[in-house]
Amino acid sequence: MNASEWLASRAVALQNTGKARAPVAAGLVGAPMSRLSLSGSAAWASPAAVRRALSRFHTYDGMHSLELEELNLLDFGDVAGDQAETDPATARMRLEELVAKEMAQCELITILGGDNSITRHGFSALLRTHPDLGLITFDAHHDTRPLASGPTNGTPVRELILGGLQGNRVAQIGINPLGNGGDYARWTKEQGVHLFYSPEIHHKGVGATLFDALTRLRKAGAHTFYVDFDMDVLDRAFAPGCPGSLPGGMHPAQLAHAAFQLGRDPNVVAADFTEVDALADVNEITVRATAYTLLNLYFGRLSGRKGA
Ligand SMILES: [Mn+2]
Repeated sequence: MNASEWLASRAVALQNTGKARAPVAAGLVGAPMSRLSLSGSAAWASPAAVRRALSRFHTYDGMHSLELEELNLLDFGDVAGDQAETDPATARMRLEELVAKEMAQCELITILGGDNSITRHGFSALLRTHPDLGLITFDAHHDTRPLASGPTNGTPVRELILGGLQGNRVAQIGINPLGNGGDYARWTKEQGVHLFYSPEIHHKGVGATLFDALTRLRKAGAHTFYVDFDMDVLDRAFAPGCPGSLPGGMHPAQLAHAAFQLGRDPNVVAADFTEVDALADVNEITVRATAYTLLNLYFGRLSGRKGA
């Protein structure tokens, strides 16, 4: 069985009954939304493309001797997207409600985007039940642009901080030193956000960087974590399908290592995968990297649950 077939075998219909389901280890939902992308993106096409790309991977992790079929996961399919909505906010609130209610019994919630604007809604949904929630972004960008023209894929972190999230409960890993305007970068630093630039990761290693980030977040009172994998954190050579990817970025092996380690941590309660424009991809490079990162998160969770 390949990983795409495995996911298909875990498909579950939305209930909308308000009745609680039995707890499960993990849940997946697709968010085909990209109308709030500054650069014009077909990220709405990516949930389906990543599900297809999963067929390239097996459900067995040879290095850790883990069989993914042992992970109790439900695939909730895709929430209705924003392509046919007059107001893009409607689709995003639909996602937020679904994550908060229908997926509440999933110990690890995973959201396949979609542009990065969905991060605010995924995070807000989890914050309802996890007041100590911290945010870890893997992203070349701060996503703290001003909100003068409303929410976009460049504003979710500013939206969350303005909404009350303490800046020192945010860690941004993989920031490209030349990828952000000075005004946004200075504002972000002033909020106390913990910043880890991509050259430092290549120098220090991703494991040490992640340990440092988690230590600082815990010191700030964050004890559960939402992880945003904006795939443009990858070097442009590995993410040609991301409108914002740049040279000097992370490598897929580093991101996969981070995903596995975060998966092992039971305090990681949710993750999203964003900014992949599947229609701009080259030879499936970006969608396969996304599928690989997602699977490493799942294998990490399985590893943690088995105490392996
Ligand atoms: Mn981003």
